[in-house]
Amino acid sequence: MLITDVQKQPAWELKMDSAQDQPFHIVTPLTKSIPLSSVAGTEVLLKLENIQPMGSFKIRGIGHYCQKLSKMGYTRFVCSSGGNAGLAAAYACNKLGLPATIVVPESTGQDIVQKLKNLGADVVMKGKVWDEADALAHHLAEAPGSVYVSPFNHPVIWEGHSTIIHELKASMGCQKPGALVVAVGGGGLLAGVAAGMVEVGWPDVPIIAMETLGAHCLNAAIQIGKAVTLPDITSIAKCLGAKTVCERALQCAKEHNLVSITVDDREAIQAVEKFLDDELMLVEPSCGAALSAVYSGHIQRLQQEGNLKMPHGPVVMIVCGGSAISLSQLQDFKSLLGMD
Ligand code: PLV
Repeated sequence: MLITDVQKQPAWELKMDSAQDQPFHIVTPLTKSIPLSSVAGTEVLLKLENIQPMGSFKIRGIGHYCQKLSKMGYTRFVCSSGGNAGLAAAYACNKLGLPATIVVPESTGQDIVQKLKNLGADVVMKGKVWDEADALAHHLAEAPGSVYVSPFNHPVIWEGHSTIIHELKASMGCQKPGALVVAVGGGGLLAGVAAGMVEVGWPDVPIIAMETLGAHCLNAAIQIGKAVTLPDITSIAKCLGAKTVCERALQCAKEHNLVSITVDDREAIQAVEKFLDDELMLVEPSCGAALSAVYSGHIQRLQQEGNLKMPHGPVVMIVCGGSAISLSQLQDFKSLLGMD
């Protein structure tokens, strides 16, 4: 290809020769947040996954998985998604030069659908919640050459997500986090970070697992000690909206020092708004759920109750990001929740 041809092509269409081998994710910054540290009364570090390609941590695991599947010879990828995993899969397939079908629930915003199409993906909308879209994705993936890509439930995806912790270890040197805060949907991020923490020698670092009520499949499962399927997803945090948490995430909750916390949608939205004011970054309600660990006072409460050692290392928040948000959507969520 001539240099001039390359220049004419949109950046997202550039296929690297090494697309099979180079990771699709970037190494993200770890920054100290002065405003969140001041709210928490302890040092808070932000792992900025919101600046990943397509706006969330998902590219780590999904990108890695798509690369492996393409090496195995699959020629079409079918991914079900609440939005962000689909964007990551579409981005990865675009880089690999392979077709992707992304199945999303009917509640998915037009802006996400358009972003998926811009990446060259076929988009199918099915069902009220992700679980229904997922059932169709399994069916579509039965076609010859096709393969199903879960948004969260595969060891290769967890391996990709575990790179977050390896980067953290490299950034923090001999310092150890006092706690790690993650949002939980289907549990892939949790499974990945938990694996990473064992690998870097931090198996004892508490994990604070945040969910919104109405998408609290991990919390519900922990309460009864086994996987449970929620009757419906009633939270606005649709990207946390898997009715059943993956088995591995539930196992992690048993093996690790894990605290499961639920917040309501209003707290998640308040956190999104405060984070925008404090850090000038706009994230999804799913990520707002994680940020509520600080903004709703849970870190402080856990410390006061003696459930989080004091003094301890910095609290590391995985800023998982998410693309299903805009200023007008934030306003819509506020109106819906009576927060105007
Ligand atoms: N979202 C998945 C699952 O949706 C998806 O298809 O995009 N934060 C953000 C911004 C997310 O998009 C997700 C997952 C999570 C957190 C939770 O990650 P998980 O599913 O690995 O626990 C139904």
